Order: sequence, then C-alpha cells, then structure tokens
Amino acid sequence: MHKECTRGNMNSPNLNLGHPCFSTKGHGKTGRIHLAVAPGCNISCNYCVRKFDCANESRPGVTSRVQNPEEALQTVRQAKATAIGPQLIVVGIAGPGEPLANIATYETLRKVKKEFPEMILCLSTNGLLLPEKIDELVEIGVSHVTVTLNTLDEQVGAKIYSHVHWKGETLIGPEAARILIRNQLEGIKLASKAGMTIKINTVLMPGINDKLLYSLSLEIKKRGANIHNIMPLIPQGKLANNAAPSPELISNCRESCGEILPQMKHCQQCRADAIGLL
Ligand code: CLF
Ligand code: SF4
Repeated sequence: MHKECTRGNMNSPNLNLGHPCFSTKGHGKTGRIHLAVAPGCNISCNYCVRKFDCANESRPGVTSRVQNPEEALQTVRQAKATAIGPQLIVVGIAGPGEPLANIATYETLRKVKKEFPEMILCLSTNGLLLPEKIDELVEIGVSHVTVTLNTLDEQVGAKIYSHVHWKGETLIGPEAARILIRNQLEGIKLASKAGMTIKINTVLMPGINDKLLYSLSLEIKKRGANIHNIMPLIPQGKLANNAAPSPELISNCRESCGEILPQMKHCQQCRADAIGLL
C-alpha cells in the first residue's frame, strides 16, 4: 500500500446529480447516449488498442461502427423514442478516438443541441486540444467535460504515451508528455472558468503512476475539477503484460484521493457507442 493511498475519505457537495457520471453514486435513474463519431486521435496511449473503442472510456473486445453526424443524430432520435428515452438526458462523445481531434464531434454536437436543446452535452478528451477548443465548446453548449489525466510527471508520462502530435510535429518521450500535461492543466482551468462541470479520469497503472495520485488530486482540485474517477488499467496494447490494479489498491487510492475530491466509483468503462441508464 502506498503512503499516498492511506488517508481517510471526505465527500464534498456541489455535484450535478442529474448527469449520471458526475454523481458519486450510480442512481440508475438517468443515462447517456454515446455517439461514436470520433475515430482519429492525436496521441498514442500505451494502453490503447485502436481496433477497440477509446480505452479511456471503453471496454475492450467490443468494436464500434463509426457514424457520421447525421447518422448520430438519427441514433439520438431513435434512443429518445424508446421506453427509457425520457431518462436519457445526456449525449456524450467519447471516441472511439479523441473527440476534439475530429471535426464530426463539433458538427454532431451542434445538430443535437438544435434538435434536443434540453439535453446535456458531454465529452471526454485527452486534453491536448482543450485550451484551443474551449471557446467553441462553450458556444456549442457543452456543459460537462472529462479529461483523462494520468500523471503530472513528464518522466512517468513518457512511459504512458508513445507519442503526441502537436503543431505538425510528432513528439516523443518526456517532451511529448510535458506538452500534453501542460495543455491538460490549462484546459481544466479554462473549462472551470467557463463554468463547465469537470471530471478527471485517471487510469491506475500499478508500478507506473500509482505513487503520486494524492498530489495529482491536489493539483486538479486547484484547477477546478469537480470529481475524480480512478479507473483500473485494462492490460492491453503495449501494456498487455502489465498487471491490472488489485481491488485493494483501487480502493486505497480512492480513499486517499477522496480527501481532496469526490470519487466516482460506478464507472462502467463504457463503449464509445453505449446507450442506456447508468
Ligand atoms: Fe459519456 Fe464520459 Fe460523458 Fe459519461 S461516460 S463522455 S462522462 S456521458 Fe461515465 Fe462511462 Fe465511466 Fe465515462 S460511466 S466511462 S465516466
Ligand atoms: Fe487511445 Fe483514447 Fe489514448 Fe487516443 S486518447 S490513444 S483513443 S486511449
């Protein structure tokens, strides 16, 4: 057990309980419609296998069919017409790649907002483009953002990310991680300033990023994050031979980081095309 993972728990209020992923408990009353419109990605996470959905928001072994914005809108219409349609209050874009790196994301969100203005718009991002896209997201009406932030240490980041595409260059090693982490933190700050509700997803990788999570929590809280989702590594891709964290390690880390931010414990590591209650 790591020293950082041995502290007590404290939940704080001020969460939007309507959005099923931003509550500390899964209440099973509301749900989300994921629209798989974003196949491209601008970084390479070592735990990602691209033939599956984005590993930040998915489970492996299930492939998605990528839709275009019009098909995605039709998916929303059909889902809203089902028996649980009224409870599906969130439209989220979570892959199968990086939503902000795909033009279809913006077009889809605009179409959904126009036809279903009452729905909550949500997306999940690796954060690289968040600072430069924040104004557009505000204009579209995105209110909930999840940033997957695995470390604040560029040396650790070099073990997690194979490369980062940035301003026409392919960066590797600590330099790649430094740009990504800088943009993630800046993006969180700007999203908070814009009034968005922010969740941080952290993929817990034993032996890689499990030692500095308490300080990571302090930093994301300072930037305005509302809730933290520490999720287990699914060993695959370049990390296929790494162990998944034990339930005890996950629980200890959540307890420790729970001193700083409310912890999401009911994440289903959804597919990029998941539809239903949570
Ligand atoms: Fe989707 Fe993610 Fe929005 Fe939720 S999922 S984009 S915040 S609407 Fe939710 Fe699924 Fe866990 Fe994500 S349970 S993987 S946290
Ligand atoms: Fe894969 Fe998502 Fe990482 Fe991109 S951000 S490499 S899609 S896990």
